[in-house]
Amino acid sequence: MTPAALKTYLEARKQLVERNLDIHLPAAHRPPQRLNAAIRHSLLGGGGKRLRPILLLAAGEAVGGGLEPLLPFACALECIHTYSLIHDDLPAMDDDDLRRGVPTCHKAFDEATAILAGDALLTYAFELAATPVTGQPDGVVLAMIAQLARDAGIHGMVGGQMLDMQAENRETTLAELQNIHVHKTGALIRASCLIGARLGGGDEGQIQRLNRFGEAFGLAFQITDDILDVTGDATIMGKSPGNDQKHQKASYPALMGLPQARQEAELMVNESLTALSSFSASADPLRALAGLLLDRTH
Ligand code: GRG
Repeated sequence: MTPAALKTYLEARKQLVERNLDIHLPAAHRPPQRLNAAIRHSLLGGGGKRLRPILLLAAGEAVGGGLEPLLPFACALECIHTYSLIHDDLPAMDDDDLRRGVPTCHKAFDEATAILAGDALLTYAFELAATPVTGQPDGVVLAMIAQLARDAGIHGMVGGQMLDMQAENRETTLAELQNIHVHKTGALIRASCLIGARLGGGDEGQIQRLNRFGEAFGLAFQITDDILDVTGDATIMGKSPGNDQKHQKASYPALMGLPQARQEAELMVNESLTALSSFSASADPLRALAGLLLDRTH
């Protein structure tokens, strides 16, 4: 896939996801207006790469599935991701003022509203995920809802966030840091690929390989996120870099230096590509996305 083709692809997928989020979420003028306005502010007000829904759709495409039936589940992933950002930005956690280039939810509204907007997005995600998927038995959709709950919850993202908080202001080993990354960021990214593969109709081998792709991609994504936190530009990123240092958090660059962290990211990108080796050109968007990680600016 050429860089121009990838740019067109990503723009089209982003628009598709945003159109569907707009359709599925209650309008800002609907009661309770303040809650709906806060949700829309964080979900649609500042953009975002829409990486998780795009991965889900691309994994579905890789196994020959259609886009339309996967859209509600793809939107569910973006709702969960956005809730995690809203809560992560709260004063009790990272205490950030800027997210996706706009004021964080608690700054634009207030803390209590931001907590509720996050809660509402988390629960709404499961309502969306429970939409029947054409061509798939309800049992398969049910299994994917359980998968999402696991990867977003105690044994996934939320558990990873807890480990991350407990690792602040103290020495952390590389194994510990990797475990935090695998759970905090990796689990939802891996789940996006696995769920797309399953709901897209992939066979067991394909599902396993796309799960492996998601695992390596998720780790590479978090390592490049750590790198951007040191080298990134606030205007391009739409949030303030330097967070890891501010909270004395362990990160790949802090533990091994920037050059080695870059090498580690490259290694993970290569692993993700290896997992795709038996796929046809239908996995080209996933391949191109993995390649893009090493040039991330936001
Ligand atoms: C508060 C329950 C709870 C969980 C928070 C994922 C997470 C756990 C917090 C986000 C904090 C953070 C900056 C993590 C680093 C990696 C990451 C998830 C970055 C943001 O995701 P992107 O780059 O954001 O996909 P956009 O805005 O493009 O959607």
